Amino acid sequence: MTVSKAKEFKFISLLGKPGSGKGTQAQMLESKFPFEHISTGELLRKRVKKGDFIAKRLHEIMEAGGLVPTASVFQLWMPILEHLRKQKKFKGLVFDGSPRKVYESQMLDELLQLYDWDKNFKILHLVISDKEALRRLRKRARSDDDRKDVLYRLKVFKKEVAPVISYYKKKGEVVEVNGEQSLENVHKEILRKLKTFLR
Ligand code: B4P
Repeated sequence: MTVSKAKEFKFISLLGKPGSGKGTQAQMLESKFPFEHISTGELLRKRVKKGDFIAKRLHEIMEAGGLVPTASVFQLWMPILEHLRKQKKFKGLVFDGSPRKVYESQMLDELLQLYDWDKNFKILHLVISDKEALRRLRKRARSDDDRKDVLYRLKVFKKEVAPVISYYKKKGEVVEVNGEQSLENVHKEILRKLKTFLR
């Protein structure tokens, strides 16, 4: 059910360690607001199914817990953004798990400026401990959820994604949320902290 008319275009990006609940919370936001949801992880997993040369290379990187080249994620995003631009109804975009590198952030900033979607921008940082990430993903058991892969993804988070969060913090665009609560309570904290933004 849509609870907000969200008058001006909003862009929300959910960042956090693997298993912090980015996908889950993005879906909860999408179900309540007139927003579209772009999950880069999902797009990549779909791309991998094509089975061509690029698909195989992307698959190897993802299975090892690494980050695919930024060019590959932009190639996936661009047609979707162009398609969405032509839709009149949606009032915002929820990105789940991107951008993952500082230069990816700078490129995304430029792209959003091009679409004039950069005015209301927030990064939601879902904060969880490494221990909780490992516990949740052990239960989920996706093909990149092996303990060794998750430990590597946590390392990549610290090296690549933490600087992205710092980059947006300097611009005053980060909202931190405690990701170690029930799904509903994380969602409630997001709604409370974004109350003015979501109007
Ligand atoms: P990630 O972005 O790491 O996301 P994820 O592991 O799927 O975790 P997420 O935070 O979304 O947690 P979820 O809601 O599913 O994965 C993306 C994939 O793409 C990775 O393989 C990554 O390496 C790859 N990739 C490579 N290059 C990339 C690039 N350039 N950009 C983007 N991606 C790239 O929740 C996890 C589990 O916890 C679920 O079972 C859920 O039910 C549970 N859970 C969620 N919230 C909970 C809560 N509050 N309490 C208890 N359990 C909870």
